[in-house]
Amino acid sequence: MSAISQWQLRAAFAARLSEMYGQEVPAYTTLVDVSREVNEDVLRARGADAERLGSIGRVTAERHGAIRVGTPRELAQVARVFGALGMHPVGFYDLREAAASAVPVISTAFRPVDGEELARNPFRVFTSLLTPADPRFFDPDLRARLETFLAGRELFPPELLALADRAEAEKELPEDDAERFLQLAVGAFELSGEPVDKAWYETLERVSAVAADIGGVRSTHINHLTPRVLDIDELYRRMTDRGIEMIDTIQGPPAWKGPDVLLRQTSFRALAEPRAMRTPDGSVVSGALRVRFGEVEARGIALTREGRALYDELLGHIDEQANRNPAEARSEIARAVWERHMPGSEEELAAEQLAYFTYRPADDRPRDGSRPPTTIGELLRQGWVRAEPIVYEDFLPRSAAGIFQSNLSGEGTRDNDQEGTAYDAAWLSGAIGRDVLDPYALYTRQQSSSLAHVARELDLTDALG
Ligand code: OOG
Ligand code: NI
Repeated sequence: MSAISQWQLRAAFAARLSEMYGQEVPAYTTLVDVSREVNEDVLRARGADAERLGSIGRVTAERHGAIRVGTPRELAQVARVFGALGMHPVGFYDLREAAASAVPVISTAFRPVDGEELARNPFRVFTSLLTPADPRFFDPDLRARLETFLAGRELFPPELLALADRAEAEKELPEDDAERFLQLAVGAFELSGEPVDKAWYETLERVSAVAADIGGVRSTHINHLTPRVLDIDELYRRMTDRGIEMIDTIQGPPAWKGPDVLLRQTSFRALAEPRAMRTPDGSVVSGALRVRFGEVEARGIALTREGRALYDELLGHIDEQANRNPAEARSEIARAVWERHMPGSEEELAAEQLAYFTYRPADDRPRDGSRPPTTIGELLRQGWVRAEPIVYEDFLPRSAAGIFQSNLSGEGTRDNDQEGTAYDAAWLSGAIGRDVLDPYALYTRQQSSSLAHVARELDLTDALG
C-alpha cells in the first residue's frame, strides 16, 4: 500500500473542502466556474504572458480558505491539522485596528513556505482568533461567559489530531489513515446541524457579528473559499451580469496598465443559510444566518518592505483625495495616483528594490569578455540577467478588514475609551506553540539564493553578496 505525502494530503484536502463548500454554498460553484472561464479566456488572449505569475495549472487549482477559532487552544489544534498538510503560520494581522466596525480578531495565514511546495499546491488558510480579552468589545461579564462557553466545546476530535501529528512527524500517512484523516479534517469544517442557542448568539451579535459567528456556536466552519483569477475586473463584470450582487469595490491596488502587485480581492454576500435555533423556552425553530460569502482574488508581485511602505503611502493619498472629492470614482483616483507614483514596469520595481524577484543569468548574456555591471538595474537593462516575479502569497490587513466589514450584518459596538489589549506575532507564536514566520524573510530568502547563484556565475560575489 502506498503512502500519501504531505503535499498530496494538502491537495486532496483543498479539493474535498471545495467540493463540500460547493454543496453548502451553490454560488461558490458559480464563482469557480466563472473564474475558470475567465482564466481560459485570459490564457487564450495573452498566451504565455498570462502565466507570468503562475502556471495555469496552479492558478486554476489555487484556493485560499478562511476559518475563525475562539481560543489559543483551538488555534494550536488547528495548527496541528495544517501542520500535517505542510502548512505553517505566516504573518500577523491585527484586524481590530484595520476595521472601522467591530472585528475583534487577530489572524495569521497557514501556508506552504518553500517554492517547490507552493508550486505543487499553494493552498492557504487565513485563520482568525477571537480576542475576548479586548475590553473595547467585551465587558468583564461577557468575556467570562464567552470564555466559559469556548472552553466547553471541542472543534477537533482527538482521533483527527493524533493522525495529524503522525502525518507531520512522518511526512506522510498510509493510504487508509490518509482517507480517515481527510474525512475527519473536512468534517471539522462542515456547517453543523446542531441548533444554535438563539439568545446567546444574539447577545454576541450585538457586540460583533464576527464574535457571534465564532463564539455563538459549538463548532467551526469554513467561512469562505477563494479561487484565484487572472483578470478580476472581467470576473467582476461577468458575476454582475449573472445577477450576483458583488460588494461595490475591488479591494487592494487599482486596475492599471503597470505590473500587478500584492493582491486584489472582491466578494459577494452569500445567501442566508437555514439554521436550527433553540429559543429560551427550549423549543427548536428554524432560523437563518447570513455569515458566509464568496470571494475571489488576483495575485500580483510580492513587495519588499520599501515597496510595501510605498503601497501604504499611496493608499493614504487615495483616501485623502477621495475624501476631498466625494463625487469622483475612487477607482479613477486610485489609478491616477498609481500612474503618478508606482513604477510602471517590473524592471523598475526590481531596480528600485521595491518588489521581489528571482534572478538568473541570461542565456544570451554578453560573452565578449566584458565585465558585467554591478547593480540589479544595470544587469537587467544590459541583458546580463533575467528576473521572474515572486508572487505574493500572503494577505492584506486592510483588504481583509474591508471584506469582513462589507459582509457583516451590523456595525456592532466598540468602546474606544478603553485601551485595547496588545498582541503581536510573538504573542501569537506563543499561543500557537509554533513560530509565526515573517513573510518578508521568506521572500528575501528566495530572492537572495537566486542572487547568490547569479553572483557566482557572473563572478560578482563582492557586488551582489
Ligand atoms: C477572513 C477575512 C480575510 C482575506 O482574504 O483577506 C480574508 C474572514 O472573513 O474570516 O479571508
Ligand atoms: Ni479571504
